[in-house]
Amino acid sequence: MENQSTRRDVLKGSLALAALGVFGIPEWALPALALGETLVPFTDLPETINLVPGPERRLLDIRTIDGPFTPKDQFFTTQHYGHPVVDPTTFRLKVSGLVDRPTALSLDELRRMGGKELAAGFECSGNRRPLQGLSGNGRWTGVPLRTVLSQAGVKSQAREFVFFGADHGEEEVEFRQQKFKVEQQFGRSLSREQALSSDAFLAYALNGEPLTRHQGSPLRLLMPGWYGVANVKWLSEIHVQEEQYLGKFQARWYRTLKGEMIDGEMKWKETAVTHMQLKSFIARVTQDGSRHKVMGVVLNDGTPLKSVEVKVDDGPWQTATMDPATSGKYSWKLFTYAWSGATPGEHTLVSRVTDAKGNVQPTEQALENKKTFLEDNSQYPRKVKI
Ligand SMILES: Nc1nc2c(c(=O)[nH]1)N[C@H]1C(S)=C(S)[C@@H](COP(=O)(O)O)O[C@H]1N2
Ligand SMILES: [Mo]
Repeated sequence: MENQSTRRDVLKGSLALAALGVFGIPEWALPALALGETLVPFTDLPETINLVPGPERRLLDIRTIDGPFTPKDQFFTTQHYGHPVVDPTTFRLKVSGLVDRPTALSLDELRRMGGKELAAGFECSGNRRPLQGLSGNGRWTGVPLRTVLSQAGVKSQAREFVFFGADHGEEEVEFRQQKFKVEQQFGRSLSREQALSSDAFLAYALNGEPLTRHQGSPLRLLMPGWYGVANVKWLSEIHVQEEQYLGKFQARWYRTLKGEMIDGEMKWKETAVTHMQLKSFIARVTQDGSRHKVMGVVLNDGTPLKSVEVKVDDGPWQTATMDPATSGKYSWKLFTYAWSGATPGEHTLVSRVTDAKGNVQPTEQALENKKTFLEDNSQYPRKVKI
């Protein structure tokens, strides 16, 4: 009890979160601090931060991360058409199109085929500074997608696997000078190779409990190592076809426009949002007497990491320590850095991750030719005052 009120005071006193009261600080927003530890506030955060920007969205307060997996009631949620209610007892996953045996599978049938576990973290491709709260890590239970597909029998001419959610809405489809208003389901597709890979996963549980409505109950797709948009929630149908799927959220809404200098000439490329770009960010700084600790998060496509480093002001890059509880291939990775000799005053802290293939997390400047805001994996310098 005493410990709790200390934490509450820390939050009240050290963070300019008064405005959060308007939305209510949920109990889970209290940071998990070890005894004697206090939170060092970031001075780069806006005066008012809003972690629940609307009834359909919730962001993770990254300062409160206290374990490898994000609790279900803290897991971020974002989607285009709200949270549909799907009755798990009458639910059927339809598998249709270019398969030998079109099927409609109940949750029990899927459970009997499954029971596999997957640790996977992801962020929304729109996740960015200052909050970085559209990110989370889960322990998912479910069935490898290819188990379901091989039971249905994928025909040889099948090229494109379209995943439809139960959610839908009216969309304006532009065709040259014309505009059409049509009702559409949320849909995303994968190629044959991606859909039949050993990674693609159908999840019915998060952290050992049935999926919440916010996370796509009763069933969702997970493409480990990809941005959140691939992870179709409220999955209702897998349609297998030969032609490319060009739905809004596949072909138009989730794109990146980026310029690259090739042989002295700027080439502009438009690419689809797929696997996550190598990224790290500092989530919290704590103080215990004269000792300081920096804690942060790494997200990437599953490539093993070479190093995570932290730099204080103009000092050298220093190696951070990885949390072994987050070593799974597709788990997010948590790191800590013991910051010794912090002097009173304002300081800038930044992290940088490098993977085993030699990719280095870019600076913001290195991304200046990326025009659209998705896939922002830039190094994020944060300010604290000691
Ligand atoms: N059916 C459906 N699935 C969806 C979406 C959606 O709008 N509808 N949004 C996607 C996007 S953009 C993201 S970032 C993730 C968010 O997953 P979460 O709410 O479980 O964190 O869901 C993805 N799956
Ligand atoms: Mo997203």
